Amino acid sequence: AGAHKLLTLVIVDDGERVLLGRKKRGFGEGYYNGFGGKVEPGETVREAAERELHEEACIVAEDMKEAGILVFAFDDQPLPWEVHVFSATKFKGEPTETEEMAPIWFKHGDVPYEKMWADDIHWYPMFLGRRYFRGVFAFSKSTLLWHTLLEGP
Ligand code: 6U4
Ligand code: NA
Ligand code: NA
Repeated sequence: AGAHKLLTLVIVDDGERVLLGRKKRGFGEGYYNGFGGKVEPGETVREAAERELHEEACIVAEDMKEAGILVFAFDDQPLPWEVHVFSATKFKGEPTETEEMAPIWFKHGDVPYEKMWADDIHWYPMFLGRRYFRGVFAFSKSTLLWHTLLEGP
């Protein structure tokens, strides 16, 4: 633990398309997003990422690896969020709609940034290019006020 909230985000990328979910409830409702959520006590970040991917998309990643780290500061929340982003190219199971998410494939050129969080357009190119990234983003509500983005470990 630390003075931040730990979350995960898994994006399946088969090389031509990414699997995103339209969030049906909770934080970011109506927006497209990877799959993920809060790390629970007693689990590792990777375990949390695997669990959330299974809970939200009904699939099991076979080659999940660390893709980057995002830190978000929100004006209306006491703690910043540290989001560990993972990529996977292979998985078991069939992506299935759940109570939380409706999964859809998007070609790399058709990622719906206008219906995604404002930070995504900045770091997806690095993600899609398989380049490790570290970003810091300051939000007021859903408006991105400021950011910095570094490439490389
Ligand atoms: P519960 O309360 O269990 O339903 P949980 O699933 O743990 O919630 P949730 O869904 O609120 O957490 O997690 C938020 C998800 O949104 C995480 O996968 C991280 C991701 N996320 C948060 N801010 C993001 C942003 N600005 N851009 C982005 N993903 C973001 O692409
Ligand atoms: Na979630
Ligand atoms: Na959760």
